[in-house]
Amino acid sequence: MLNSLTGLGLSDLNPGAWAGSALPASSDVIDVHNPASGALLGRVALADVAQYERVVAEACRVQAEWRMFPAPRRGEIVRQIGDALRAVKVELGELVSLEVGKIRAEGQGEVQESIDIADFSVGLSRQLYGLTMHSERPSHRMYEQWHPLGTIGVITAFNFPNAVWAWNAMLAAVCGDAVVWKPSLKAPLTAIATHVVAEQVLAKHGWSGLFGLVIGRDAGVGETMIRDPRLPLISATGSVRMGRHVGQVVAGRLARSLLELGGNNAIIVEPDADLALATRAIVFAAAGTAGQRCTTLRRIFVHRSISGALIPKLVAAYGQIKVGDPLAEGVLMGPLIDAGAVEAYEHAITTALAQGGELLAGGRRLHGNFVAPTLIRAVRDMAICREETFAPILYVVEYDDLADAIHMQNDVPQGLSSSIFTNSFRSAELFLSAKGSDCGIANVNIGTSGAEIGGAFGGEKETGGGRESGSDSWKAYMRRQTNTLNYGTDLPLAQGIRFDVG
Ligand code: UN1
Repeated sequence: MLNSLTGLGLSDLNPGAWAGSALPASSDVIDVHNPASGALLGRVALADVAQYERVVAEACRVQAEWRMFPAPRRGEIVRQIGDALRAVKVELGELVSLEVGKIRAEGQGEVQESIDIADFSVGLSRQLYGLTMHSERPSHRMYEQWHPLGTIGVITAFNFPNAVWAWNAMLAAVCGDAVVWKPSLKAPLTAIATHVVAEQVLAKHGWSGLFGLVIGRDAGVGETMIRDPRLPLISATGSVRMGRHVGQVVAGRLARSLLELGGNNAIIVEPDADLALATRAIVFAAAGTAGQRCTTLRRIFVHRSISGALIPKLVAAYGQIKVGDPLAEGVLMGPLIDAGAVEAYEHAITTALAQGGELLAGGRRLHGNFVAPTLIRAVRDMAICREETFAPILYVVEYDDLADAIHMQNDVPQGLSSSIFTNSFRSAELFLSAKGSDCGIANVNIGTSGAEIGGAFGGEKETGGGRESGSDSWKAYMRRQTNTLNYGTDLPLAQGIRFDVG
């Protein structure tokens, strides 16, 4: 860890509240442990509400200037933040691995995702397009323009401690917004490093404080943040329980929330699927990141005619997943984040077996926070299959009819990601049609996880409905203004109304 931090120029670990430079620490301190080794990585002093206040006030002050700085020039600064992330990709990726247990390739991949969204945002800074409309009135012109929204509150989860901030912050910055970030208390070191990398670029250009970081507890800082009338948008990633609360509080003050919550992602494997392709996709989607992505594959629906061929392939592949030190060569799966996650894993397996499931692979804790990737043959409508357990547990269900498989796939509270494996045009198009997958993401012949940043990312139902990252997600970070201009000498009213005086 120390190597990573030194490489990042961060030898001096710091208090939890940052607005450009460090603020005085409070006495509320948390220990941060490496989930793989249990080693103490660092201690972080948490911010209290008074420190939160200072960070938000500073962000709002800077945003008042930033909103008038031309968008392409905002993009130029985001470009430099992307370059600064490129320069520390290896170190920052290692820090992600050390702090949350991702394997090396996935830690690096996460930072790459941040670099990609920075690049995307640079281009976007010249493309914040509004429409023009033809007015029904003579000598009138109508158009819409997009203005910065203000200062955005961003709440992130432990599992993407760098990239989810970037999805929000890079877009928000080119849109003319400031960002105040409350990261997970399970991944504060990555947040500090990420914040400092961006802040150094901002400071060089006189924009220090545009991005604020507040590492604090939900009960104090979190509650204050979601109730804060200075924050017109709260973008939150995490559990459905958290998102329901955030959504209700933010709606109560008639502000906007952008929620990216749990998934219960599924793959349907049709009889004509390429099984070698499907096997590889299933294993990465289910066991990658130790099952701790919101896009992790949790259920597969396998056509009965091919389950005898596919299941042994999966069991064999599961046997080859090397679990261990996430930074060691050849390891494909690191640890779960903490003991609570291991408990949830064990509880889900016990429940699944009690509900009629049959263990096909894995099924037990190995040591420490390490668990075996687990495959369970489920019976139809098993209650546990409706829940998201943030662990590498995959339920396998057989089906006879594609429409029924789609029905089962959709018949859960969540709606994030989904895929079908087929070589049939008809099956693929049915899956993608209005009576197909009800998820925000629906793929053909690739897995459920590992989405590219260019698409809008998010899902329906209890997943929260928000869209982050690519496509036109930027619109959530701006306010739309419709403008009607009269360049004539009359005052015709719309809808043909006459209202003449005298
Ligand atoms: C998350 O788990 O919260 O599609 C985000 C993926 C990644 C993002 C996951 N690009 O798996």
